[in-house]
Amino acid sequence: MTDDNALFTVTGDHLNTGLRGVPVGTCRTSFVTPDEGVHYCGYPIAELANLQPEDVIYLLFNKELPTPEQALAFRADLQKRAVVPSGLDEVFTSLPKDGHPMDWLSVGIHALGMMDTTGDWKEDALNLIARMPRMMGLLFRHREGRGDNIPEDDPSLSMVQRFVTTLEMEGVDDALMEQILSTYLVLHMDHGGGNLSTFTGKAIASGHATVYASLAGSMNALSGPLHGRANQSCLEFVLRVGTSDPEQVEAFVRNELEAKRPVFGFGHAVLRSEDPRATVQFALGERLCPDDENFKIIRTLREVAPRVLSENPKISNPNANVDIASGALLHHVGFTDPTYYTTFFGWARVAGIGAQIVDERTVMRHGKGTPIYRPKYMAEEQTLRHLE
Ligand code: HAX
Repeated sequence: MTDDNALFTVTGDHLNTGLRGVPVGTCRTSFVTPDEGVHYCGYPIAELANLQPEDVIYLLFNKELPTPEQALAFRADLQKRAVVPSGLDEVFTSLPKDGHPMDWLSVGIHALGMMDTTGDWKEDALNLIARMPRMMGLLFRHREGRGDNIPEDDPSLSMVQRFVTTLEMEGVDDALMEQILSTYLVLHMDHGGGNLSTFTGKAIASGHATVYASLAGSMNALSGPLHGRANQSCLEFVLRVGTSDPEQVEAFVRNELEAKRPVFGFGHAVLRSEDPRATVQFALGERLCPDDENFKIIRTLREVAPRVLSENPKISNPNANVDIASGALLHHVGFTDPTYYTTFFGWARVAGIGAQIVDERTVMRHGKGTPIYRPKYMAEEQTLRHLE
């Protein structure tokens, strides 16, 4: 630690850059490397992709994978916490149906907090995680005007099954949806300590606001188009491409670049090769829906776009990122409205950010917790002149 600290010097060039690259703290749940992407508690994400979300949540909170006995006990613990107060239906009934689903998610988390907060960091984080599947299902049902006759929650089911049975979507293959959602959740749970939504949640919690207030804030941060909403934009981009013919796709990509628009689903701030989370989702798509029209488009994009983007030496990583494939898979199992996609991202992140908040509040500094965030801002020269 001491050497790293000594190696990093903050200069004037670091000001007004959004703390980019400035060391702030340590993270016990995950880190990102340029080649292997995100690792949860030391495991490269590709090794965890086929696990159940419950087991990965256990990992993020306990820093080790559960034994079969621990896995069962953890599921039983989540079941006990799963009951969503009925007042949430009333809150959701009153929200504007054309409000963005991410705003609904933030309100939903806040409402759950208003109905039941213990004040214990870990209890509240686990309670919220256990209530997310039902809350997500209710969010879809009420926002889509299907708030009547919602089936009772069955906490003995898996988290993903609880969401799918609350949703009761007609004409879809529930088993396929569960498989795609399970993988999606595992891949999106955590991504280091400094991404905007995680940082925001920890900053809010550092003032000892509740877990619910902190995670509602995280969701607001995640909703921005430069952050979590990129997965919505990515599927919208794929729908605009509209063809899997390689020549036409190449012409489309070049046209986007000429028009100074981003080629969505490619590039990354940290990774320098294809994001393993994209690789996993491509493999899943090849297995589950190789002939899906959107999947065929992203398969062609994956061949064409890196080659075209590589022509620009400024682009540090021309390869596919996590957002390229998730939309096509979600679309395939019946989620045809991309405005909902970031809510799945948020659902997943509640686990990782929740675990990081618990670490910062109860483990860091020998259990004393990280103090309230207070980075330093310098006075602008003009302000100083005004004061003189
Ligand atoms: N399409 C067009 N231009 C791109 C590009 C892409 N896919 N990837 C990079 N560039 C441009 C950057 O905008 C930047 O241009 P300027 O110098 O004019 O600012 C230049 O190439 C160098 O960028 P970089 O250093 O390689 O990458 P950045 O850290 O600046 O940007 C981004 C990383 C992910 C924002 C970028 O690659 C991008 O805009 N990609 C397309 C949008 C996208 O897929 N977003 C989802 C990202 C996944 C994620 O992290 N989700 O949370």
